[in-house]
Amino acid sequence: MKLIGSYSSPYVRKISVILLEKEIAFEFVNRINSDGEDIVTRYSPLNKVPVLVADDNSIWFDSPVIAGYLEALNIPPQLQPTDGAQARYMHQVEALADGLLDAATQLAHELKKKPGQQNDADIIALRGKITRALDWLEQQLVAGKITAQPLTVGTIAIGCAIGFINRRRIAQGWCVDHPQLIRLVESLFRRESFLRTEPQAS
Ligand SMILES: N[C@@H](CCC(=O)N[C@@H](CS)C(=O)NCC(=O)O)C(=O)O
Repeated sequence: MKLIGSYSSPYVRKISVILLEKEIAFEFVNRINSDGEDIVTRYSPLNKVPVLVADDNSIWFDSPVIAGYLEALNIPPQLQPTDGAQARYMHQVEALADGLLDAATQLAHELKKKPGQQNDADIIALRGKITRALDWLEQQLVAGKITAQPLTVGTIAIGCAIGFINRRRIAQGWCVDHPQLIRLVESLFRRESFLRTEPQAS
C-alpha cells in the first residue's frame, strides 16, 4: 500500500492516522519526487493529495473515499459505524470537518498574500464558515451526538482540521467558547497516531 502525499497536508494526515490506527503497513511517497517533479497528476486528475495506491494497484483519491476503501478491508479497529443512520451522521461530521479544513486552508492561503492583495470579502466569508463550523461541532458534542469514544473517521477528521487551525493560527481564541471541542481534540492529540503525524513547524 502506498500513500502519496505531502508531510504538511492535513488531508494526508487524516489517512495516515487511519492507517496507523488500523496498523496497516504503508509506504509514504512524497508527491514531489527526487527530480523536483510533482507526480500526483499521474494518479489524480485533480492533482490533489492524498492518493492511495492499493496492493492490487487500484488508485483511490479524495480522503473520504480512501477512508471508505480502508474500512472495507475489515481490519480492526472499526472506524465507521455499520448502522445506516449512524454511518450517515458520521459522514456528515466528516464532511463538516473536511469543509472546515477547506475553509481554513483557503483562509491561510489568502492571509499569506500582501495586505493590499487580500480579498476582504473572501476573508469575511471564510471566517464565517469557520466560526459556524466550530459552533456546530460544539453543539453536537454538548448534545452527546459526537463522542470521543469510539474513535471514528469523523473524529479523526475533526482532529486534523483543528490541528491545522491551531498550527496556522487561523481562528485565534476559538478555544474560549468551545470547551467540549477542546476536550475532544486534546484526547485525540494524545494518541500515538496523532503524535506520529504531527507536522514539523514551518
Ligand atoms: N477533498 C480533498 C481535498 C484534498 C486537498 O485539497 N489537498 C491539497 C493538499 S492540502 C492539494 O493537494 N492541493 C493541490 C491542488 O489543489 O492543486 C480530500 O479530502 O482528499
